[in-house]
Amino acid sequence: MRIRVIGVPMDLGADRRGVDIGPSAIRYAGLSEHLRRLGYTVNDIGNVHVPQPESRPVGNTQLKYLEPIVQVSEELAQLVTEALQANEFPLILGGDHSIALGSISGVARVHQPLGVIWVDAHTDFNTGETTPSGNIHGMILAALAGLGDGRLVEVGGWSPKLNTSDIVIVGARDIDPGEQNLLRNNHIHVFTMSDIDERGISEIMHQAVAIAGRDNHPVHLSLDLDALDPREAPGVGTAVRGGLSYREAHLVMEMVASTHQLVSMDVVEVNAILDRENATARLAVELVLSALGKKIL
Ligand code: 4U7
Ligand code: MN
Ligand code: MN
Ligand code: MN
Repeated sequence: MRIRVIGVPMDLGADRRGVDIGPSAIRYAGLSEHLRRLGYTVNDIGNVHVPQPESRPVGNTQLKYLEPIVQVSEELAQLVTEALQANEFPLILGGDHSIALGSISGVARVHQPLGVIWVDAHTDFNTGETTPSGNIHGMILAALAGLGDGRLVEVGGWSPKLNTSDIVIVGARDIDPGEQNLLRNNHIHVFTMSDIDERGISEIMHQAVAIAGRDNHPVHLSLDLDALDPREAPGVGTAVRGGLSYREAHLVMEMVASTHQLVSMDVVEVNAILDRENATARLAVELVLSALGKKIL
């Protein structure tokens, strides 16, 4: 199988610089070499152009950098669609989580309906109305479900990209009040860290893959490194205590791999400025390998 690596040095959707060098950090951690060792052919097409925040007006403070984020999303969606049409597995390297708007739009254009497993400390289900920060990386999953500002929702020219019943969030532990209402009203499946503590990650993931992958739907995996406990992943912009352990995170990936329904993946929010000796980027590579079929034995 062939993998097309697409880097997106995006930090317009988040508050802190350092995720823009995430793609470099992940490549430097040996992504391509490790994938080749696993038997894949790797076609790394480099990075999408993302403007520097200093060169653009913030714009609406409830939807910071909306215009350039929409521009990059359109371009990324196109690249992801092309990768799938060329029979290559799109592996998108962030960048902040706003890149999932482009990546998932590009996948959903080809695969419909599409299941999504969103592994994250957050639920990214704010809108321009509910956001406490104005940061678009906290609004992306809602936008993909058709909620929020029209310009985000309409990326790619159609909406919604995802049915609410095809979305599963795993690892959540920091949800804003307005997000809680939106998640409830839209019946989104959220497996929180409390659920994982109570029932164990294996049972949770059995359910998660059954929901996102029901009727053999293709599945996209969106991995926000802040899902992991900050002791494992110190290099993230919005760290929240009490996250997935190293082993739990690997099992999440392995159980997604074992469905054989995974069609695309993004790895986001690696903040190389806040990282320690590239540990978070190296962890990101390990988790990608597990999601793409690497087994201990
Ligand atoms: B990430 C937040 F308020 N919910 O909207 C917000 F806590 O992609 C954080 O998951 C969003 O890292 C985090 O700004 C977005 C905040
Ligand atoms: Mn996220
Ligand atoms: Mn997050
Ligand atoms: Mn973040």
